[in-house]
Amino acid sequence: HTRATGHSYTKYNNWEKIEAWIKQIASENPQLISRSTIGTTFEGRNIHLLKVGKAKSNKPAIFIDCGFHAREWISPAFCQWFVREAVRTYGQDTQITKLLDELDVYVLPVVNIDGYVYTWTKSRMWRKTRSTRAGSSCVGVDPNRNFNAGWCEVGASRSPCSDTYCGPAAESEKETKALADFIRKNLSSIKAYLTIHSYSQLLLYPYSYANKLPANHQELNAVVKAAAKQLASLYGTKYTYGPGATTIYLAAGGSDDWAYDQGIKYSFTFELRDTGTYGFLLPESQIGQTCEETMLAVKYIANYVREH
Ligand code: ING
Ligand code: ZN
Repeated sequence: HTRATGHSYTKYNNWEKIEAWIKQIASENPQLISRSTIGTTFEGRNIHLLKVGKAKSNKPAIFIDCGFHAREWISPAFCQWFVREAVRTYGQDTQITKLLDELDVYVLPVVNIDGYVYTWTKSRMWRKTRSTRAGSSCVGVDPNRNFNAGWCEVGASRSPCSDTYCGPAAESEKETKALADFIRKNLSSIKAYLTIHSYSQLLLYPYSYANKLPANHQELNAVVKAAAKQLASLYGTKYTYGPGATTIYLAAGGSDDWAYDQGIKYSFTFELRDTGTYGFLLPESQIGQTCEETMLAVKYIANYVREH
């Protein structure tokens, strides 16, 4: 439902509404949510992070981020849905209760905030950050080509005007640097990394930067297969799954590959609905169903990680 703030879980919310929601849901659920800021964006906005879970020391954690790419509006919508479902069903749903009792879930609601704002105010199909640099009039870096994982070797561009510009260096963007710094600092607790994109209905695991497979690829394949089965059980939505390079395309500098190579053995990229009918312009009428089915896959993975 729509709150006094105008925020709604079944509508796309602008950054102003999302930021107000972040502050409100954290202050309304002090026993389950703590809020922090991990850095600021190029344009100076605060990059907020929510830690969801029952307070307890030395807990393992899962990290979920949304809104890498500005135009993929269903992604931030999912992060908001996830946090709401967590606090709404804690103490009722046995799976969620056990998850939050034993694990912390870090939720980064929007990574590329400047880009997201730009899609609301200027250009709906913007993908990159909004950073500028000397020597080019083109704006932005692809945050999912900006990580130090085969950085700019394949499936990325060195041209600042390209939509897949890898940036002048790995972690050149304040947003990717803030995320990477947070993960490095919390590596001992973070057991799984999930990054939410759209569209194509895919569940990907490393690697995307090369045609090679991670050591535990058989296990990862079994996990995404079961997660996709869970997802489909609700509305029959079919997901394809596999290593990034062969399931979507070769692309270096992605956050999932980087997180895996940092030692996070459960690292996944979700590409949510749809398969191209609406693409990035997924109608608001599909937000609820998309988030509900995605919850099943995320809960499956979280529960698997909790048990392993
Ligand atoms: N797709 C991802 C992209 O950044 C991807 C696919 C995943 C690439 C993991 C590299 C690593 O291109 C979308 N839709 O953004
Ligand atoms: Zn994306």
